[in-house]
Amino acid sequence: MIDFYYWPTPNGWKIAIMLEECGLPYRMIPVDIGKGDQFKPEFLAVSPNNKIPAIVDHDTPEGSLPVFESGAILIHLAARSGRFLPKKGRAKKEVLEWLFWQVGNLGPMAGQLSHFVNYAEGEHPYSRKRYADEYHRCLGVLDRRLEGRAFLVDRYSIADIASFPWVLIAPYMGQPLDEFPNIARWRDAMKARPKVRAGIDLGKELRRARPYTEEERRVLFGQRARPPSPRENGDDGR
Ligand SMILES: N[C@@H](CCC(=O)N[C@@H](CS)C(=O)NCC(=O)O)C(=O)O
Repeated sequence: MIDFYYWPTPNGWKIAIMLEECGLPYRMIPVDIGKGDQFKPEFLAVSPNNKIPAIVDHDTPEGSLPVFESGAILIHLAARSGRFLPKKGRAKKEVLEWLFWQVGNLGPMAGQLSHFVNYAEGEHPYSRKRYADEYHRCLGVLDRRLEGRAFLVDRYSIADIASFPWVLIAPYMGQPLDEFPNIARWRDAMKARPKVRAGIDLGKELRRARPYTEEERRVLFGQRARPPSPRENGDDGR
């Protein structure tokens, strides 16, 4: 059994899709990131960066294994299921290249753009344009890669699963995809996969139906380094 620490956001959807595609048994544990569940000690023990997604895989030869960071989780689940990551050679290298491209480029740029489109109060024209342009640049890279290809690398893989959620929301971030026909085709094909749909729908009843409250905004957008716990600073707490 896999414990899946989740909230319905693009990074959470990557793992929801993968778990559905692999058919591995899992139990979803909601982590309400607006309420601050990500700072609970039991969650931080699994995900020290206080972000979803994370998993604990209870069925490994080493016993129960926590994994955080969506890219690492996708690689772990691919190894566990033997699916969606070629075992060797050029294809494996390319899947990993596009996976790391997603977690280091498309995801962070889209995430920052989403902040300025959806959450920032007041006008921030420089920041908003900076991330809109970077997101647009990433979409251009993805579109060129998908020219003449059904998927990012040969067959459907964790590279497609990682990028899809951050492209799914493009129209809601002021990017309707008319300029990117290869992405539009790929996005439709991904959306048509029943397990992709099941992943996106996981916990949809948890989705927010109203803007964040002041308290939720403080929890999510007012974060700075946490003071070290007594154990981390050498103090045994006595
Ligand atoms: N690099 C991380 C990003 C994860 C991430 O940004 N998660 C967001 C939700 S989409 C989160 O948990 N935010 C809570 C917080 O920042 O406190 C990954 O790919 O797993």
